[in-house]
Amino acid sequence: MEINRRDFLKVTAAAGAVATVGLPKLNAFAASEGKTSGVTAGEWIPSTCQGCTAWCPVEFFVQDNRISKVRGNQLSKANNGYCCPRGHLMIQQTYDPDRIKVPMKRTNPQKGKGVDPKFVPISWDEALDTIADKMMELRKNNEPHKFMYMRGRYSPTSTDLAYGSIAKIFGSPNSFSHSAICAEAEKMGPGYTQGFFGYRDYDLAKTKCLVVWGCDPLSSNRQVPNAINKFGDLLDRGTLIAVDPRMSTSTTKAHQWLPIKPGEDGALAAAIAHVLLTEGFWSKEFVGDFKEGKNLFKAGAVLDEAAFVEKQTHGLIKWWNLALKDATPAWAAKKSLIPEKQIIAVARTMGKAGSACAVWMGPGVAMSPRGTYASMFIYALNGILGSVETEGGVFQSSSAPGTKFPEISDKFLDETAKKFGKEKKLDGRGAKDMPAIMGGFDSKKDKDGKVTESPKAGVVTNNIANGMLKNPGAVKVCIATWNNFNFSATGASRWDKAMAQVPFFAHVVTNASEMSQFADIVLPATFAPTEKLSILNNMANLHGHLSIQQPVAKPLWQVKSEETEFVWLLAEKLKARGFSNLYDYYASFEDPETKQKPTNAAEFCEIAARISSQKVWNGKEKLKGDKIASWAEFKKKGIYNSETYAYKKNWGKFKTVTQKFEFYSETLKKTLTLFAAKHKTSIDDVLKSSGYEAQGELVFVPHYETPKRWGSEKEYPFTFIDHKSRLNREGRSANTVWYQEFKKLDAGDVSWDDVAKINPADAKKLGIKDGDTIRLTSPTASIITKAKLWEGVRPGTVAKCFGQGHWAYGRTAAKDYAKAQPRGGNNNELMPDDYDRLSGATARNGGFTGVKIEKV
Ligand SMILES: Nc1nc2c(c(=O)[nH]1)N[C@H]1C(S)=C(S)[C@@H](COP(=O)(O)OP(=O)(O)OC[C@H]3O[C@@H](n4cnc5c(=O)[nH]c(N)nc54)[C@H](O)[C@@H]3O)O[C@H]1N2
Ligand SMILES: Nc1nc2c(c(=O)[nH]1)N[C@H]1C(S)=C(S)[C@@H](COP(=O)(O)OP(=O)(O)OC[C@H]3O[C@@H](n4cnc5c(=O)[nH]c(N)nc54)[C@H](O)[C@@H]3O)O[C@H]1N2
Ligand code: SF4
Ligand SMILES: [Mo]
Repeated sequence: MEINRRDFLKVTAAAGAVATVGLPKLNAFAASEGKTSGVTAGEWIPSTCQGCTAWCPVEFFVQDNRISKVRGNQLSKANNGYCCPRGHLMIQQTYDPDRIKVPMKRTNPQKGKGVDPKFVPISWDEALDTIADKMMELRKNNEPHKFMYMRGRYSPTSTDLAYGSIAKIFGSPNSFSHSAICAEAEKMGPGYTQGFFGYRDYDLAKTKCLVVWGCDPLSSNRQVPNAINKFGDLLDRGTLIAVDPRMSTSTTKAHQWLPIKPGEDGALAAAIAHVLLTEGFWSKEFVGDFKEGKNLFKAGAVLDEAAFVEKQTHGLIKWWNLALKDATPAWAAKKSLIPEKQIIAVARTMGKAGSACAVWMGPGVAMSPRGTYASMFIYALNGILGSVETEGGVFQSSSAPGTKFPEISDKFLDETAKKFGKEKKLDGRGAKDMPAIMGGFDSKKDKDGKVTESPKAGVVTNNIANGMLKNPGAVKVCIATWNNFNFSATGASRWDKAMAQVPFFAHVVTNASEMSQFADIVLPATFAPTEKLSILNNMANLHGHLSIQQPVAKPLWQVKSEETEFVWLLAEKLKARGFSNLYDYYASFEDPETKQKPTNAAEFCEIAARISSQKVWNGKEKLKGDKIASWAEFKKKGIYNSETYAYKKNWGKFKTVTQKFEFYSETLKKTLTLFAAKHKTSIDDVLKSSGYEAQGELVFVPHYETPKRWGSEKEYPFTFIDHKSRLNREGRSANTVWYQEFKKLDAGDVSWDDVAKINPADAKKLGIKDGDTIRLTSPTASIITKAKLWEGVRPGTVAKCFGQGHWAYGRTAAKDYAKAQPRGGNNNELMPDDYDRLSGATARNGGFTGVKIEKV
């Protein structure tokens, strides 16, 4: 009998368990389970982690009002009761000694990087009075559009509470989300092929071949516990292929690693598509077949569109003729540096797994200048394989039923709000050189049945700073919540300059991070997973869920939730000053059961949570998922799981122009046609202005674009690779001791420090040794860090984990908080701000930053 390595471990673990029967429990909670010997019994209370976009349903073990342990919610079908390593950091984040404990105001009028704000404590009342006065001044002076609201992370059901309502009702178009520095370009792939502008799910329990491409699902991305849980069996059952220029955690487990030259993903995808077609591996069921049944795909052959009959797809032959026929593995090998033989072997493995091969595409491919096309290309491989909504394949996200808040009707919008709300947005979206056409186009019918169509325009978060610098008077009052753009956005120093110019800035956060150093008022926010009441929704493992976030222990500080309590209190203050619309809107909310309206911040917070979650517990809906009888039961269980996603659910009705999976994107063509018409120009001119190479018909199909690079290879010989840390909770965990202590869990990294990972061959040429202090210089900036010699990167590239380099945030994150001395260097100070302009997303991948390395 053959036992593979994992089963061997399972067998020995079982044997070990038998041997220990009879020994006392070594579990730290064993004693507390029965309230013995002075230890207080605790209880598991459900909430939701927001350490990353998995938004895992979790449970906290609470003893004597103290949180002592974290695990996944045992009822969750998305994470099967597990949480990832970062989940545990929530305890240290809750009890971080550097939390903002009370409201504070700045006493030093001078603002700049490293300038001490000289914060002093004030009351919530004084803080809110000041903010309301500043806002009313704008209204008095007929410039409400000079108010700006920015959010980083948020609760998905609370979108209309702060982001959707404050600026709109007040009279400003300037309400911005962080999504364009997050992963927006990734949505362009499934969006313009399949009509789904969203994050995908996977059937990992059934996948036979998984290609992780530009992401590292064991460390990051959107369902880490599920990936960790399922990868073991997947490795036994099938093949794991990783396409990443750096040896990621997933790579260390992979059967095939394709250490691609950064930014050349389009070339590799093209060659894989070429092999899948020439060798007859496309899905006959999803894509269709040649009329005569004979495979006519041959390198270089121009084909007649009429020769092929498609089923669920559109434009395969056009795509082949425009972008695939000459994309041979030999051609791609020169560009991607992946050997021709490996490309062919990998394509065949994928082809043999067919519709049970899932291509898991991540920001590494998409968040780069021109990333839209790489995103479309890599995602389209799922189309060829027919792995869209199939056993083992790729899925649109599942959902659980939520309820929206009341619409902001005209009665809450006065003439001033209507007038100034139409002013130009500061982020430059929709300009000829910044289409930001995330989401395709809108189609509206008026009462006479006349249809008006217009391209959508998404946020261009990182361009706000440029807008502010170009027009220094544009923002006079700013409120921001749960973000730190001075650290998290590329070209970070632009944010230092831009925020220093804002006359009044209030930041609602947990810690005085880099951005807070520019604030006039800092307000202590709830640490969401343990202190905020809110409803989250998400999906993984073919289930959608709604889960609660609730205070699991009594907060130690004067914290308030930024999206409910803070906005309510602010609305009250504005009302007292004669502007009551915001208050009136919030006060119009109605409890779904008692029909009671909120009279204070706490009631508003609870009613909002009950409104958005009501469908899963009110007993009135015909739901196919979990059965929950009441709000009390929902709070106790913490989660509603939907039914399992049905295979092939959207076949024949994809939300594209043709309702098919578009290899030739009629949806992109239509959107760009509307966009170009708006600018009275041609599509080719739009593409050229936005920095893309394609012209003509090529614009509408996934195709290869040359990677853009800042800096010549001569002056900046290294290509910079940015990646996430296993321990980064977006930008928020670096001030915990566990983060620093376990930092070495990031492949190639070390604890309590920040390193640039350089191939030993390069280091030798530069005379650099392990641990040497080095300077990395890009065409726009320099950072100081340490060198780590590591074979997990190709010669000519240098990889550095995002997350260190804080000069503020707290005593652990910064090397010396008081002196504003960073621990290492921030990647975002090194990388220039650049964009995938079709989506408006900020570039951080694709090797667009050339750097030089010097020993200091
Ligand atoms: N641990 C952790 N997990 C997280 C988060 C976190 O902060 N920490 N944040 C969450 C959030 S907000 C998001 S948006 C998601 C997204 O997060 P991920 O999907 O993890 O995305 P990134 O970390 O941006 O992925 C970049 C990956 O692409 C690789 N890469 C860089 N350049 C290239 C290239 O040119 N080609 C290819 N093929 N690969 C390249 C990098 O080495 C890295 O592995 O993660 C979520 N999950
Ligand atoms: N180089 C590089 N840059 C990146 C990335 C990368 O991989 N590489 N990832 C990008 C991605 S995917 C994202 S989503 C962005 C995230 O970047 P941002 O949207 O800017 O968010 P964070 O940096 O996570 O926000 C940190 C701030 O939130 C506050 N905070 C922490 N917890 C809470 C809380 O519970 N409530 C409130 N109200 N405030 C809180 C802290 O005080 C701090 O000020 O970063 C992006 N930047
Ligand atoms: S950090 Fe992300 S994956 Fe980990 S437990 Fe929290 S939400 Fe889940
Ligand atoms: Mo993100």
